[in-house]
Amino acid sequence: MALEKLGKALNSALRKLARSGTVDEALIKDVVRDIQRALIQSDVNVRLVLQITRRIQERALKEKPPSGMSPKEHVVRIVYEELTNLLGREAVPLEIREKPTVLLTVGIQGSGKTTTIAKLARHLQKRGYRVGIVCTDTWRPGAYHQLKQLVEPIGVEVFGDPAEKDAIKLAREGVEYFKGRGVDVVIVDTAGRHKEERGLIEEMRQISAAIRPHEVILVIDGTIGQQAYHQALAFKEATPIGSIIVTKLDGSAKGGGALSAVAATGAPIKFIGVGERIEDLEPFDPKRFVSRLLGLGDIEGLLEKFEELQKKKQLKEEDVEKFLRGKFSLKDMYAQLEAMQNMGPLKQILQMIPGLGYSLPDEALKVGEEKLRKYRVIMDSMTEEELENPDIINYSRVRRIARGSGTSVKEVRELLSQYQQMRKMFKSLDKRKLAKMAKNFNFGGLGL
Ligand SMILES: Nc1nc2c(ncn2[C@@H]2O[C@H](COP(=O)(O)OP(=O)(O)OP(=O)(O)O)[C@@H](O)[C@H]2O)c(=O)[nH]1
Ligand SMILES: [Mg+2]
Repeated sequence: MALEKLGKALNSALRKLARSGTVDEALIKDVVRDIQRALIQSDVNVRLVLQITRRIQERALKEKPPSGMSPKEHVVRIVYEELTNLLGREAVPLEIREKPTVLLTVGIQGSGKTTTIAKLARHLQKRGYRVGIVCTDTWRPGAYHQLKQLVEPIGVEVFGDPAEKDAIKLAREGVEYFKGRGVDVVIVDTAGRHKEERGLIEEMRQISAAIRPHEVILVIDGTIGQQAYHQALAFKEATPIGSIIVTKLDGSAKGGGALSAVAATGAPIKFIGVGERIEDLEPFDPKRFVSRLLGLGDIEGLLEKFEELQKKKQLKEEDVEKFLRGKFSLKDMYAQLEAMQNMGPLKQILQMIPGLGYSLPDEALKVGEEKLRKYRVIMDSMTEEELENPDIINYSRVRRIARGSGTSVKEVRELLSQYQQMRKMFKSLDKRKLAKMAKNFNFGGLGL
């Protein structure tokens, strides 16, 4: 989850609102102060923080809730809207129009360009595009091999030549090469040896002149916080065809600062990086991002993930139904957990479910690969009947299963309790209700 700490703090501010009896000036001021503190801790520029919290306070005190909306819901909505504005308001998707569309990626050393390119290639590939990557990093030894290693498992070709020292020549040849191969998108990786904006922009100009990219993507390291402002601004002024990807938003305390700073320059943030794996890239949509951040759930995102899974045929439609209705056996649970494992941490998925957000105990979600393997072993010692209907597993069965699988009673019980927790959790969800909530933007998750 990106900006987990900020999300937790904002969520707890809103919960304060949910818990209280009436909405009055003192409460609003209190909630606004909490939001202020949360944003400042996430390194959002103080001036921006004051601006936005002043607006929240003013609107919450002055505006009347529209009919059908409670005063509490109204305040949540104002917070949601103002935070969305802070992060750029509308999503600006990456468009692939011409064939091939050439994307040039630039960024300061270590910002995450190469990793991000692999993720972007994966993202585009999943959408049906054929992608080729050009490595023009003649600076860092092993750059070409790093790229190859990253995208070999997904079958994307990399053009490069570790012996060549001329980056511009490589860029030109690489683009030509892929043009001849009929790919849809060519992504060009560059060396990131600059520590400051000026050198970066100069190099971008030179390579741009040689290959005339459709879009230049600046990759910014999210851990630099609001310092990202200067980089983004210099970049935006230098190219009208620029967009930005902010990386390392997983676990970064300063991510809120980076995102808001970039948004303040008006340059579009198209993706965010939320981890080191090839799947850890998300299209950036301020509205969705904020609703998830606040713990209001991101139902569209959730359904999209399920769709993706279905496409991969890891889950059949009836499985998804089962999953959402909570009517699943131990066997189903195993299949679901395994499928989830392939999509990323379970937590990431569950965070998208409204109302579950931050209230889930971590233990319910920590199902590492190690544990999955153990579950498999334990389940191998269960009878068909027990797998289909785990409720019949009494203590003597638990003992038998533990003995048979070479595990302990404690471990078998742990598996069963994980199952019970998941069943309970998903029982409370219902697909139709989720879809309706998505439409109405209901704040049920906060108990308002
Ligand atoms: N946690 C986390 N790590 C990331 C993310 N993106 C990149 N990294 C890590 O950041 C480090 C640098 O990434 P690279 O992709 O090599 O960065 P680069 O900009 O290509 O670096 P140079 O080519 O040397 O300029 C690697 O260890 C990546 O795994 C992200 O979204 N989250
Ligand atoms: Mg690199």
